Amino acid sequence: MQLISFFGLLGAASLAAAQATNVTTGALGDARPVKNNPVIGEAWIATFDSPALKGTVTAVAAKIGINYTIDVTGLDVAKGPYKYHVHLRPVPVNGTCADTLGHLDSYVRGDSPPCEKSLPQTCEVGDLSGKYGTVAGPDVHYEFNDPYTATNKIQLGYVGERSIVFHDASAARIACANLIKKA
Ligand SMILES: *[C@@H]1O[C@H](CO)[C@@H](O)[C@H](O)[C@H]1NC(C)=O
Ligand SMILES: *[C@@H]1O[C@H](CO)[C@@H](O)[C@H](O)[C@H]1NC(C)=O
Ligand SMILES: *[C@@H]1O[C@H](CO)[C@@H](O)[C@H](O)[C@H]1NC(C)=O
Ligand SMILES: [Cu+2]
Repeated sequence: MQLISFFGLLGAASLAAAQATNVTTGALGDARPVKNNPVIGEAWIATFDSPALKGTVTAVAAKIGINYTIDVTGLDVAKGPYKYHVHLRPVPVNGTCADTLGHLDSYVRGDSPPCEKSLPQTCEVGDLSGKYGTVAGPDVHYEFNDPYTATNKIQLGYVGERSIVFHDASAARIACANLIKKA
């Protein structure tokens, strides 16, 4: 009896170790929930009008983090599923998505290993689809709260002066747009 439970325990421990090897966290630790957005309800909107997709991603300051609404149409289902992220830099006037650089990664985690959905605090802050799931299209209406992004400039997860980028299944950047504070 004792022998069986000993091996049972060993199995559980090695499974936990195997899972732990795939979970990493930022050099600055796990992302912390944002509780000091200056104006609850303030909206920032990224507007897309490209051949690949049309619509908006709206980021609304919440009591904890940001409420996102993805409202887009026209995605080619054959090229999905699609990832979407907050990228570090805004899109320049010429529209080059490559110039948005990488994901917003305020806690310095890197994108490998991939985000573990059940532990969103360990993921790159800007890796929204890693944390909340990819979208398939053709039309998407999807809402979720992300506790770790912020409309408060002093916070690590600040989304101002940044952009939202969509990627197709090949990781190509199919569309990008700046988050602009609604007047
Ligand atoms: C860990 O990652 C490796 C390589 O990406 C993968 O093959 C393996 O299944 C993962 N293990 C767990 C427990 O998720
Ligand atoms: C954010 O979403 C939560 C959960 O759906 C909701 O209770 C809350 O009222 C929303 N906050 C704002 C400011 O829209
Ligand atoms: C687009 O604009 C950025 C910023 O001015 C510049 O660095 C980049 O070279 C431009 N790219 C193209 C393809 O024109
Ligand atoms: Cu991206």
